[in-house]
Amino acid sequence: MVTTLIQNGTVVSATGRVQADVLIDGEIIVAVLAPGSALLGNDLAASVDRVIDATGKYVIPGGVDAHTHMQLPFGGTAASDTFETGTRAAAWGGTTTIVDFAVQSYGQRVFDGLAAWHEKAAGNCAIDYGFHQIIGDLNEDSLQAMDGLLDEGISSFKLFMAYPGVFYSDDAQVLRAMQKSAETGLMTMMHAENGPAIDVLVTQLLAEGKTDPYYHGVARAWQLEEEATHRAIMLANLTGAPLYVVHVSAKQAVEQIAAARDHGQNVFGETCPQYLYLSLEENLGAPGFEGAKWVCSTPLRSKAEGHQDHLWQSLRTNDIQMVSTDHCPFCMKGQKELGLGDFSKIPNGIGSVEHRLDLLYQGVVNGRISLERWVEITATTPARMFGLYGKKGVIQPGADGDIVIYDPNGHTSIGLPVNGNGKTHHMNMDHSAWEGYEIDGHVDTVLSRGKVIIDDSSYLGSKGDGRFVKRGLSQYLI
Ligand code: DUC
Ligand code: ZN
Ligand code: ZN
Repeated sequence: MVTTLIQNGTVVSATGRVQADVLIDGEIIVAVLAPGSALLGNDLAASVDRVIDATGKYVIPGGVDAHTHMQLPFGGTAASDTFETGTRAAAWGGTTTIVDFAVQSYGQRVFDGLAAWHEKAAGNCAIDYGFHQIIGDLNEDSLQAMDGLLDEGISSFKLFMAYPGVFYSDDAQVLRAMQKSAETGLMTMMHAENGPAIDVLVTQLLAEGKTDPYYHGVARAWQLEEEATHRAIMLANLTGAPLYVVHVSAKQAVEQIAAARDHGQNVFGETCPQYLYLSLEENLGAPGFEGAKWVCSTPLRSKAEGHQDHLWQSLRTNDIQMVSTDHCPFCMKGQKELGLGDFSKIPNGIGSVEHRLDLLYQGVVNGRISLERWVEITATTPARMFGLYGKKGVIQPGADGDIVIYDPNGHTSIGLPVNGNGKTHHMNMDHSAWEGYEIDGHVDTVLSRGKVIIDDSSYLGSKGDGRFVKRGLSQYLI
């Protein structure tokens, strides 16, 4: 077993920062030591297999991205990152655990959907992974199957109030599932948009000849996110289900979540980097078909209406608890292009799994959030929220040796896929939604369960390094 000592760095946690050395024995962190401590011998560095010098750098828990869609069949095509390419890209960006969404499609049994997801991921991942379960056909059989999810290490399920005819659950189905959530402790995750109302607006806009990507944002109006968020909160209130609202983009939806939390309800909100930085006007409204790069749901919101500023603020105040990516990449060629002349046929999704830590670190540099809050919203809270804490999301004895060494004096230029223009990303996409973003920091070294998988801008890991992680119930309930 390889022993590793990370020396001279600043260990940053959700609650503070300290000069400390971190000792990893094999896959597990065994000690966090005051610099110069002689507890484990006068020259610990000489007695370990590998010493990593982190002078001037932050030593942080590996990122936990709790919302990804690797190779998801969607919109007449499939998300372009496989578990192999997507988890490798995640590693490049300092994420060492993902929680992906296993899908039960309409007409399929829950455990058949889950088995298919295990088959896609097993032996292919660069980093550890868990699953949430999408319930795409909520019937008596599915409700019964949900009783067995926790034993499989799956402590959360996602419902959709959007996408009629695909993943949609009506209010009666939502109510039944939430009763099950209250009974079992499984976290209800909700895609909160009023799908039937959106479909009416889509039909009307297309009939008026409004076919550009911009109208995706018009059809998916903030009122329909606020309304669905409110409805989900009230159904959760009635049933006692813990509720986690995914990809919140509208400030009015944030207000609904904040009000429920103020009343003591177990309601949580997630946002994504795209809702913090990108907008309806500048991105979805880009000339021609360019805006298709940024078609995702919920949609990018208007900057003039102040959603982005409100979301940053809500991260400061904990009205929103964490940031995931909703990584769901599609290439322009052959995929996004399916929606030329009809925005409703553009596959929904943006690829960001590689950039979450960097983009949120820029929020630290820009004074939006503190250094500690950065660690909290990208690693510690996701681990607590989804029953991984102790193993993931923290640097402490007994935790997995999932560690990122982040250089605040480094620089990252986000650009086109590898070899494009000298700037790089590693996701399996023919473009970047983040092209041109400059980050005042850099992911230098990434360890996954004690193994160095990224070092000095080289990938040292292998396909299959990542293991399935069974999750427990949420450790974040109030
Ligand atoms: N939203 C997206 O943008 N993509 C995948 C599914 C979803 O809800
Ligand atoms: Zn969703
Ligand atoms: Zn999603």
